[in-house]
Amino acid sequence: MSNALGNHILVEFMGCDPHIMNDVSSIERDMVDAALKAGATVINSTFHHFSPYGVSGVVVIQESHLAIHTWPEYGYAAVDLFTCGEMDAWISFDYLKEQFGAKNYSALEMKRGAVNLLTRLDIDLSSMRTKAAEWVNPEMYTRNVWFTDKDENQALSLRYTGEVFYDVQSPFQRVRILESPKYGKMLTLDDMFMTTEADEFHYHEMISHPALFTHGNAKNILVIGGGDGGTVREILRHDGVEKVTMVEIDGEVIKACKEHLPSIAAAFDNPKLDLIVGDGIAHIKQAPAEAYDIIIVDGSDPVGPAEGLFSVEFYRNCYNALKPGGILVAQGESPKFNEHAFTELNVTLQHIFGKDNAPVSLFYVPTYPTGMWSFQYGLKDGRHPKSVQETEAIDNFVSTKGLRYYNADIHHASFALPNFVKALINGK
Ligand code: SPD
Repeated sequence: MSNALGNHILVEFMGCDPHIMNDVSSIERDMVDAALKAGATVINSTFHHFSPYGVSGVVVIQESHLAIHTWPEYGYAAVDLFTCGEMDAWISFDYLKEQFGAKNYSALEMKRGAVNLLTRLDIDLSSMRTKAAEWVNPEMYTRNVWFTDKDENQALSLRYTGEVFYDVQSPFQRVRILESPKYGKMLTLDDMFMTTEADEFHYHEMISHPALFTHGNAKNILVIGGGDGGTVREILRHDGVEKVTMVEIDGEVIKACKEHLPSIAAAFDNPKLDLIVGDGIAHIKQAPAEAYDIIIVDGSDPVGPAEGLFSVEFYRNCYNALKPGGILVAQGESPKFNEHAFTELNVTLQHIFGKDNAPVSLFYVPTYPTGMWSFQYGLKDGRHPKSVQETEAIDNFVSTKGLRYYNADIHHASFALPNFVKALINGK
């Protein structure tokens, strides 16, 4: 590479799986992984699905870029692997060949920017560097890059500035902190929104305070998941809580949020918190019977590491680990987005806790697809959240702690369900 500025491999992949060639999410993941496997530093990626079929996209890397255009109807992908420095782009080539299931391929390697044909300009590079440092991405608020959380038919997109504060492929998922002009910094896992600075309080206040006020005397609480720290921050606002154990499987989520979302990850140093990086499913399996007053399952959607958080066995173990009068709260998905997961979870909770002991609360999150989201409860012979009467205590707490979503009215209102949601959970 000594006599050229860059190395360009122009690749033809033929006989590829047409479904993969039309799947924008999996192509983006493969292209990003191809860069990472070759040791590249990924700056950003943008991918687009064309109607009715075809995908184009580019992964910008510190070492240049990887780009792709696909024609699913021909099982064909045209790929450019452009690199500078020591990176071995053939590693990316081998990886993509496997991922796309290419039956045939050809590759043409070219040196780009032959140094003996170029004349180095006599300009002051150091002043250019100073200028660049002053600019700090002047286009930040005009760039048109979008993050999309979607299923096959429905999506929610937020424009982000292009700033990527954190991007690590952990053993479990891709952990990113991006910045959106509308919602501030946000945590994404794989292709899903988890939380944003501007609307996290909707979720974190509603996953914790209704359960704590319903219980009335919770001292020992277990949180499974919740790696951003927002849930434990809210729980620890209650002075009567003596201990919170939090078990998060992915240490990268905690690290990313401590570094970049400190207002959410605000309670990790609280002495009442026992923070365990480990498997919450295994933890609850081994937990002593009747150990906890409240168990909160602050997991992500039922794909990847969170899949086991939706199983019957997991919730049976939670039931056993709750004290009599204990309360389980689980991230319950959306009756408008993940209707199946929403309904199945309630079937599971009714089965384990009893038909009348599996209430659902609905709340509004602008940054989750459809905006309508739920927490689902399992009551181990305790009182029903709807019977809570301590309006004054709640309102005092709300004003002392400066809460922005939860209040006594919302406590009751969130358990009032539209007819279509009642039909979903009573229909089975
Ligand atoms: N689709 C998002 C499901 C909610 C995931 N949990 C968010 C973590 C916030 N602490």
